[in-house]
Amino acid sequence: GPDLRSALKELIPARKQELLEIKKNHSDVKVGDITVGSVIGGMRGNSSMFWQSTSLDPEEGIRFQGKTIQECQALLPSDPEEHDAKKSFLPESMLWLLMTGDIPSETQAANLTRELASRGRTIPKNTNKLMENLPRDMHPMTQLAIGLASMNQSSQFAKRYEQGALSKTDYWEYTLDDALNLIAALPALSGKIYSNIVNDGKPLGEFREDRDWSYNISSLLGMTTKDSCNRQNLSEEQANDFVNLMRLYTGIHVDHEGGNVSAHTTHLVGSALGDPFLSYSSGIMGLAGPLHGLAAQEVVRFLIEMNSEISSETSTDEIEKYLWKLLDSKRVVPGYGHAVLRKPDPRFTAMLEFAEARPQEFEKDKNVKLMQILSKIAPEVLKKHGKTKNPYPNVDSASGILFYHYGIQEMLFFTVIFGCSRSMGPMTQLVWDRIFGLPIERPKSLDMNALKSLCHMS
Ligand code: NMX
Ligand code: MLT
Repeated sequence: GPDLRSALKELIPARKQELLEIKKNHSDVKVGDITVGSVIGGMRGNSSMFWQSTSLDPEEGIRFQGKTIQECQALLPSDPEEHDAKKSFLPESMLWLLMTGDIPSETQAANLTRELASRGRTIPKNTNKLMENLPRDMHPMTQLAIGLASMNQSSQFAKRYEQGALSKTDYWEYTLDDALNLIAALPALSGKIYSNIVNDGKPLGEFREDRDWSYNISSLLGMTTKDSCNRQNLSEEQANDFVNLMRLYTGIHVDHEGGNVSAHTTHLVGSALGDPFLSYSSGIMGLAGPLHGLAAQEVVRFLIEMNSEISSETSTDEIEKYLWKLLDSKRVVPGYGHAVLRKPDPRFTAMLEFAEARPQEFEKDKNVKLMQILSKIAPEVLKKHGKTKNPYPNVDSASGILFYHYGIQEMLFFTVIFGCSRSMGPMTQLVWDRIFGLPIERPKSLDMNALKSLCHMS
């Protein structure tokens, strides 16, 4: 079959025609009514973005090109070298699905895996130098945003645009190049950041061009057995499980339709024809907020603190009391609630299943146990509290504590792994934004006088 670029070339004419037809003949079709409540309420419920690859149903959760997580688990190719029955699919396969809408063949997935490994072998010299010199105690998400923004120096799109040498129909090809280089650089960038915070910048593992993206993320965190610096002394089986955890995590955090802060920010910044590096660096800064991706770090802190204050992780009464104390002090329960979802997040369930499939590994981990018990107790407490529209666990509830189990215990780092995965959805959208030639995003805002007048207030 064709490679990714050729596959896109085949798809483009029909897809463009489809959108053109909608624009030409149906632009007046109403999508919904915008209320004053949504204008002052974070645009909640306001369907006003076009997003290609994923959509979120409040009840059943995310679908990737129409496919549920289970369907993706059944259909997407995994690493051909992986023989473990509990293996996860490759995020590279997911990237192909997001970009094209099709399930890749084993060969297409393997070729894309090789292409990313080859593009990600090295990161630009200036970015490397910059990363070496960052303060070791700078937040890892700030380091990631800086590293990505600095790569704009190597942007093919920005360079050609600046030279005035680019016609609008060619934008997408250079955007695709940049997008693939950006995704490919993330194992090395995140590894550099982790080594900055735990090993004074000295490498913790090696990049292997013959292995997949998630293997390389794991390897550069020092988490694979073949490396001399397997800091955690993991057994062969544990190290293998860790790589599969990384594949699972990075395979399902890729995208969550367009309105979430990281995806929306990337799209917004990109709509001003910012290159992929600047656009996604901005998305990463959005992901770094505690109500969004930073919840991954907050959940782990929360579970560990709770465990140190209660007599046992199975003490329902004490857990309930702890939750009420938190709510009474007007803080949020991290890892619970969602702006769109109204049921437990199926991504949370997938992470939980990873632990449940390995009972011997996790049965003695009291933090993982608390996470599981909490997912039964917290929804009941939040329902009684009565404010939260969705009292169920979201994506961040389970993930960090599983990484913590294997030895990645620097809490501030968890959201960087989220940021590696999230690149894939927004970068896919940016390529399609350029294919479709979508315009600059610029909604109209209303001032207080306009609001008062709409509400017939004097
Ligand atoms: N704990 C306590 N109160 C909550 C929670 C929670 N987990 N979730 C929502 N509320 C409150 C919310 O603060 C608001 O209170 P107020 O009226 O005083 O401002 C009220 O419930 C109504 O909020 P919702 O409409 O249910 O939630 P909204 O759509 O505004 O926000 C979140 C969604 C995800 C920001 C919110 O549920 C939250 O803050 N959760 C905790 C942080 C978290 O886990 N974020 C991660 C989300 C996933 N991700 O990775 O991005
Ligand atoms: C996400 O994955 O982006 C989060 O669940 C937040 C969201 O969808 O709003």
